[in-house]
Amino acid sequence: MVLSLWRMTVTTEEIHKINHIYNQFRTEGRFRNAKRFGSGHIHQTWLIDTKEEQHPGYILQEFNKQVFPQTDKVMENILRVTQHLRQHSEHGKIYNVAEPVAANSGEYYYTDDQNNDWRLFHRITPGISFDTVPDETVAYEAAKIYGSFIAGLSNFPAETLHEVIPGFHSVELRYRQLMDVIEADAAGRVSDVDEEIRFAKEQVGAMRKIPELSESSPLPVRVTHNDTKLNNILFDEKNRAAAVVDLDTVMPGYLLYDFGDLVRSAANRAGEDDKHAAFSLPLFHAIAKGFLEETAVLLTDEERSLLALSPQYMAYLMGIRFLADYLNGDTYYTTHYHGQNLNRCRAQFGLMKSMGDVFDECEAVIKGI
Ligand code: GN1
Ligand code: MG
Repeated sequence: MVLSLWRMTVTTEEIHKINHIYNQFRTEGRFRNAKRFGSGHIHQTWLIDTKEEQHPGYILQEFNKQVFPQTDKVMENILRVTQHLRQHSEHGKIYNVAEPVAANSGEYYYTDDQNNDWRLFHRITPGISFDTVPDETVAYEAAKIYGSFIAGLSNFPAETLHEVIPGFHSVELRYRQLMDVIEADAAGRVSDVDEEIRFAKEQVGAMRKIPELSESSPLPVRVTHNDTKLNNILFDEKNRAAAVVDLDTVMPGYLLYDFGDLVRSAANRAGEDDKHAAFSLPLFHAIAKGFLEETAVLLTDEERSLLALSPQYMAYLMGIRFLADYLNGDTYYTTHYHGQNLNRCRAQFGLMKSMGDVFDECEAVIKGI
C-alpha cells in the first residue's frame, strides 16, 4: 500500500471492511459506525463507535508494514511497557496509556486476506489532542506526562525491548540516507532544494555533538517513547494531560531525544509545516519545568548539560527526514498536499535556526530550574 494523499471520505464498502476487521477482535461492544481519525503521518486510523451508548468505543489502525516490518515485535514492546506502567504506578499515580485489545487468535493484531495487519485499542475519552500548542499550560502538562512516562519506566530493563526501527534517531544514519536520496534523485526534485541541502550539510557537524559526547562519557540508555509530539498525548476537558498514545517506537534510547522532540513540537505556536514556525522561550520554559519536575532525580550531569541542545538536534533530524522523503517522491509520511514534506523540512530548519539564536537563554532556563 502506498501512503500518499490521505482521503477523509469513506465508502460503504470501506465501512463493511472495517466492520469485518473489527469482528476479528475480542471486543465488548457491537459495531455501529467508523470514521477516519487522527493526524498521524504513518498508520491509517479509524474511530469505531459501538451500539452500546455508554461504551467509549475503539481505535482501529491499519498498520504500516513498510515503516514497521515486524508487527509482532512492536506489539510485544507495547504490551510489556503498558503492563509495567500499570503494575508499577508509584504513589497511586496512574500512567494512562492506550491498551491494545487481543484478536480472536490471541495475538494482538490481525492479518487480513491481503496480508495487511490491523490492531485495535481501547479508546480513551474524551481524548482531546492538539496539533499546535494553545498555551503554556498545555506545554507544561505535555512535558510532565512524557517525563513521568520515562520515570515510570526507569526500572524497566531497556535492553530487553526490540529495536523496532534500528538507528531511528541516529543523525549519522539519517544524514547518510539523505545523501543517498540526493544521489538517486528518484523524483527529479534535487534542483529545487539547493538551499535546504546546503543547510543540511553545514549543520551536520554541530549536530553530531550529542552522539560524539555519548562516546566519551556515555549517556544512559533508557526506555524512551521516541515520538514525543504534542499530538501523541490525550488531554481531558480541563486541558490536563490524561494519556500517552502512539507507543510503536518505544525502544531503548536517550532521554534527550524525547525532550528535544517534545520541544520541537510544542515550543512552536505554528504547525509542523508552517513557514511561521518559530521557537518560543516561554513555551520552552514551561516544557523544561514540567519535564524536570518528573525526571530531575534521574538525570545524569551529561544529560542535563545537553538538554538545551537536544531540541536543535531533533528539529534538524526531522528536517532532514522530511527533506529525504520529499526528494524520494513522498513515499514515507502521509501528505495532504503537494510539497508538504518540503514545507515541513523548511519549518523544522527555521525552527532550528530560531532555537540557535536563543541558545544561551535556553541554557539559563535549564540552570534556573
Ligand atoms: C511520525 O506517527 P506520527 O505522525 O506520530 C514519525 C516520527 C516523526 C513524526 C513527525 C515511525 O510520527 O518519527 O517525528 O511523524 N514516526 C515514524 O511528525 O517515523
Ligand atoms: Mg502519532
